[in-house]
Amino acid sequence: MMDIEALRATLRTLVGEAHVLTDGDLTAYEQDWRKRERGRALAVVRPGTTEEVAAVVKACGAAGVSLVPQGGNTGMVVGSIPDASGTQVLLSLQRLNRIRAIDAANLTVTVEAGCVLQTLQEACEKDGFLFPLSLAAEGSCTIGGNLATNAGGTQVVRYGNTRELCLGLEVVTAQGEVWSGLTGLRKDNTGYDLRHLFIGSEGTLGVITAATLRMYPLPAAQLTAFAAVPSLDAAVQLLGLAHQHLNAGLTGFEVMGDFALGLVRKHFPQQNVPFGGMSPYCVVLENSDHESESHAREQFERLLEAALEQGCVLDAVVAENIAQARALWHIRESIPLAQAQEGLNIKHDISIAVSRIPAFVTEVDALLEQHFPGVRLVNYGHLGDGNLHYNVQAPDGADAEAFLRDQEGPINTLVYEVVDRFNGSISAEHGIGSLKREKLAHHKSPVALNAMRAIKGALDPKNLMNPGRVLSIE
Ligand code: FAD
Ligand code: 2HG
Ligand code: ZN
Repeated sequence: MMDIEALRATLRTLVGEAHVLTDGDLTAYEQDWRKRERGRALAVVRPGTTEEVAAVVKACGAAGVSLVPQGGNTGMVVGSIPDASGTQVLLSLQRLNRIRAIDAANLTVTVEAGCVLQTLQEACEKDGFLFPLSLAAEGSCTIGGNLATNAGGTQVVRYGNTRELCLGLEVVTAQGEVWSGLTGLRKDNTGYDLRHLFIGSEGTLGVITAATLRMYPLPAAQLTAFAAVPSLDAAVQLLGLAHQHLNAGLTGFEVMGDFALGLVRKHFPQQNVPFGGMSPYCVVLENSDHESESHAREQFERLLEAALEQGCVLDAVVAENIAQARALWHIRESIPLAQAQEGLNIKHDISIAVSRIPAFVTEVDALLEQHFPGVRLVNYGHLGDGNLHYNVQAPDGADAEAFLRDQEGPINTLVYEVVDRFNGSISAEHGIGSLKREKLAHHKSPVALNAMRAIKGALDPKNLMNPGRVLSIE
């Protein structure tokens, strides 16, 4: 039988009295961002160094107590909070947040896991570099969480997911050992690439404590346009034109359904959302140019002229300055917040080959309208990556909690069945957590699941690292 008080006392000696929280309001650590679940921790432990993380993992291992790593707690799939048992340690990485080094010649930055993404972006920019990962939660999500979920965001079309930005990791293993893989090498074929196992593992294989990440030269100009398009097909056509005209300059291409934009108008009326009700979809796109602003503008003008001529754009505005560009991006980034204000909702973070997205949406829209009349479809996302947030809001005026309780299962089954037929993925960028764990078991091949279980068993044989997330281990 575990002695809870003895473990808490040990943890206090390891990280300091002030950094082991057991009383008071722990909501920020114990409730997920979407307010889907509330857990209870044996203790919230906040180590400040890699060595302290290793000591905490060892102490928990010796006591047979499981750990849930947490960064900014912005995850979407209930993976970063403890379960309700009160027997898990919540390991907050927030104090492990230093930027260790910027290597200008190597174009890399080495940073600790708890560093907030926006802090890292700003530090790189101050030194004249771009750290391109960008998402609406950047003011509170952490690099460790970004790596653990392999986060995507709004610049993937050019720079890739977090995985593509990572050259090396430092990890505390489930045994409490430190693996230091912060080489910053772009080429290293010395056997299995362990870094890729830990990226996207959602805290189930080890604790990421630091990373060496790629930086890029800052572009000379970044221009943003907001365009009304007559259909999703037209948005895909516009994406093709944008690739042709802008090539590597295309750094963002997001689509937003009119209902999603309507939620921004409703909940954030101070924002000036263009083209109200004029078209079923709008697109926000970004051109990053290494020559000059005038060159970027000329390219954008040529692109938009071609698009207007071909009928895939109805109207468009191009931001005149940085403030306007930020305001246009802010509209897109406000959609998840507006949706949260509207109430609990069902999220489908899916990916499908870009070319097949219009057919997918036509089919699922019709099926949902037929079987779940009145549901409100909040459709938006990273079209440039083939990643839609095809979300479902309860019918107007319905009790959202009851709606989710009764309809989430059947709606997920319907949507994911079509995702499978389109050869898509049921989690493009948010991960699996506990919310999608059962679904993963149905949608991933048995061969892949067995390989994943073998890896989990080898690296975490006692199943103490974020158990119950991603995989179920009997
Ligand atoms: P947490 O939520 O704390 O944790 C997420 C998972 O990672 C958990 O399983 C946790 O156990 C594990 N973990 C955290 N830190 C570590 C560590 N150091 N070592 C090992 N495991 C760890 N995601 C996208 O991909 N693209 C988006 O565009 C996007 N937009 C968002 C917008 C909003 C408004 C919000 C609220 C979320 C958004 N997200 C998005 C989801 C979320 O922000 C990202 O998944 C983010 O990467 C999570 O970082 P975090 O620090 O908050 O991690
Ligand atoms: C985004 O792209 C995030 O805004 C959140 O991934 C998506 O809330 C969502 O469904
Ligand atoms: Zn997203």
